[in-house]
Amino acid sequence: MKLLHTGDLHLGKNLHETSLLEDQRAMLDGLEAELSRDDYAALLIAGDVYDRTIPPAEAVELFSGFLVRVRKNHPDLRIGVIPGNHDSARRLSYADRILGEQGIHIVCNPEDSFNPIIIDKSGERLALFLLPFLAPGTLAPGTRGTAANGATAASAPNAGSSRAVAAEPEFDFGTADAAGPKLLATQADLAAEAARRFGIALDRGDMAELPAVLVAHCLTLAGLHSESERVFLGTAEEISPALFSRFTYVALGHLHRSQKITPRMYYSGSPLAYAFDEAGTRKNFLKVEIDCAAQNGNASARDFPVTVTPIPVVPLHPVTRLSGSFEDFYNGHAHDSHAAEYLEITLTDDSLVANPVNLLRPKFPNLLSLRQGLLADEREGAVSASDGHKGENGKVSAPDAAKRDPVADFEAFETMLHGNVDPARKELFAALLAECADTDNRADANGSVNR
Ligand SMILES: [Mn+2]
Repeated sequence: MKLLHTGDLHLGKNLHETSLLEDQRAMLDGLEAELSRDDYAALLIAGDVYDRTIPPAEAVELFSGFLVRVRKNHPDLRIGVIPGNHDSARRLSYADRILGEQGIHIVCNPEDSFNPIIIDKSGERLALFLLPFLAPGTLAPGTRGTAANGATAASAPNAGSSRAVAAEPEFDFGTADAAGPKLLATQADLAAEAARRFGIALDRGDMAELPAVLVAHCLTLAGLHSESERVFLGTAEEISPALFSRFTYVALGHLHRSQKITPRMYYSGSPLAYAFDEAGTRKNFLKVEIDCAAQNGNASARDFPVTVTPIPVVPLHPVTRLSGSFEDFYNGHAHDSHAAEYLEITLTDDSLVANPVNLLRPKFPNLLSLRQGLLADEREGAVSASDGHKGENGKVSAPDAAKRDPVADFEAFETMLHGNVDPARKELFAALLAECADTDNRADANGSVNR
């Protein structure tokens, strides 16, 4: 059975204040073209459909039009969608029951994740589990009522419909009894509880021989980051891939670089580059082929053969970083082939150039970010192209953020608010700041995290 895996569409996203809507429209056209190219049983979208919880109307129109077109042109294709951390789960779940009847499965409440969708195509069967981004409090701790439901599900194969139990997703943070267990808040705790409940579902008698696929939006240990993700602090937000090792394949979203975590667990990555640090990286959808008929001797391990093939996405405008002297760009022709691309240019001149953005824009209309060589080594040296013309004689001064003391800023802020500084709050702030710095250092040591 063939599945097409994508995620992190971030519809409605801007890159340096430039709308990417036309790029996203072209990307979705490419996605539909790929669906026509092969005999796919399902399209899996692993979260971050939209870039914001309240997406621009044009982005909603774009996704709605895409679903309608795919439904019309591929009537048998199943579509599985989950919300990511950028989506509003409740808004994304609009009309989900009716869409579900149309084979468009949008699961927005994690409590509904443990009753799989069975996909049946050309005599092959597969169980599809959709796990939304686990926001704090969206999954009840196992010792409460839900565990009893889970136990029932384990002993009576067809009784475990969590959809029936959680009739209305409320996402209520305040439902725990005062005496009851604490709400699950960290990704590690939430994922462990999800894994426990998946275990119960997979042990059901009717699931024994079926390949099982999970779609999830989370951060796994050992994944590589990029600038356009929303960054979590601390390791409590990372989960172990081993938690989901019972699945035949896990289609992940959240990290924007396409990557393999285990032979059965991949991030498709975002289909377009959404930050300049993704310039030049390969963007793709993933074609996942599962040989559902193969018997590998141990059916309960669900180790049906899986083949994952990247399907390259051809962007409308590639995202490109270039560097050279101002003269190279202004009068030279070496970079002319990049004229239509989304560009971040670093000028390597020894002196600052006045108004470089205004001068280069006629030739490079999609110049979105410009760094001046003298400043380029500092993080603050990057200026948005739209701000690049500010400053006297085009001189762009780097903000002195690096020299500032955040604790002093905090004190000033507290004084402004309350007239004095609570020593306990100041101490807590300093401790949290130190923790952030540790995370930064750890990330820099890995050489993999950029903010
Ligand atoms: Mn994302």
